[in-house]
Amino acid sequence: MDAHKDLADVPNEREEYYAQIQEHNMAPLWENLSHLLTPEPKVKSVPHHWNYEALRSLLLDSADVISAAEAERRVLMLENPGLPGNCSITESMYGGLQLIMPGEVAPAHRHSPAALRFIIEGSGAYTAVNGEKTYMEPGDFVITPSWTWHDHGHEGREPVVWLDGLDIPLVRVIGSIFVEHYPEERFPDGPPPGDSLERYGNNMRPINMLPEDLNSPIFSYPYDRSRETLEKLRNSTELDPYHGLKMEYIDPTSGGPAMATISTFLQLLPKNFKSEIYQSTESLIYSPVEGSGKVYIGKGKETKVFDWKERDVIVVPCWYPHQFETNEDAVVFSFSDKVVQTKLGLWREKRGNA
Ligand code: GTQ
Repeated sequence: MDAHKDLADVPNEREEYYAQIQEHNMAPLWENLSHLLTPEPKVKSVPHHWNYEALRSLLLDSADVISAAEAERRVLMLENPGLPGNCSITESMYGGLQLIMPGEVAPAHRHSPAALRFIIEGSGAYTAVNGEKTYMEPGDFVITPSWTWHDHGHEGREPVVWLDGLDIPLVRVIGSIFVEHYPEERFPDGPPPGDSLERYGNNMRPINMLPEDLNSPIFSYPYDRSRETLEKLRNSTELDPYHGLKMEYIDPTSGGPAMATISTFLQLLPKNFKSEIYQSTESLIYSPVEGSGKVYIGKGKETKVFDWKERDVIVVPCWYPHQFETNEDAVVFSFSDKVVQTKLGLWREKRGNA
């Protein structure tokens, strides 16, 4: 040992050592530990707001750029500014706005990631899941479970737009991505339109049905029904100071979430409501259906404030404190990875500033 060795030399020696171990695909944990394990979650995605009115005409222009058939799915992805090029709206979720024009068909395929549609505007379009058509109206929440055949079509007269939510980033991390294209444009017609809702949507199930599927057998949760529930409950239920009147869409055969990997919600925030500061580990994507207001996301000087109204999309990343404020009665749809986190024992929330 050299007794005169300057301490400042040590890092150099370490660098040499690091270079040596790197050749063997090894790395020193001690250089990474503090950003690997943080006292609180630190994600790359950032709070963001898409103003639908401002981007609508650009979205409609996509119909002149490519047909739904050529595109397979004509979607403008909503990419989180903190995750450029990642096809992700949050760490775990994908979001996009899909446009279909009268007469178009988006051909049948199936994939392992699950999809939800939340209808933004227009009517006359349908999604067919395993051959069962579901006609979509604004505010409807429609499910395409993992590995079910689905095609979209449009029998109406005006552009139809919906918000796509898929668990692609989550499934991509695990690696289990599969897609298959159906040899024909459309999957053959199956049960009549609305069959799944009639069969399972009234708190009954066939006596021989084993609730073994992780997804709801209902493909469509129509807005008028969900809205009616919120309206009926508003007078008889005390508002939650953090969530207003927030309900979760469920699989009626199991009582669990409607989808295996995506939690979905609809909430009523009455006029002049201001929610208390709330944060949770789920990354949330909000899409207001009615009303307008402000949302505050983040802490102190970093807080972002967005003015929102119906049809916009708002992202609240993992562990960001946020508060909603309304100018009028508002109804807001949202989805998140809560169901996955809960199943894995990872979900946490924090109410208030404490
Ligand atoms: O409609 O099947 O936004 O497969 C992305 C991938 C929609 C769909 C998306 C898809 C779809």
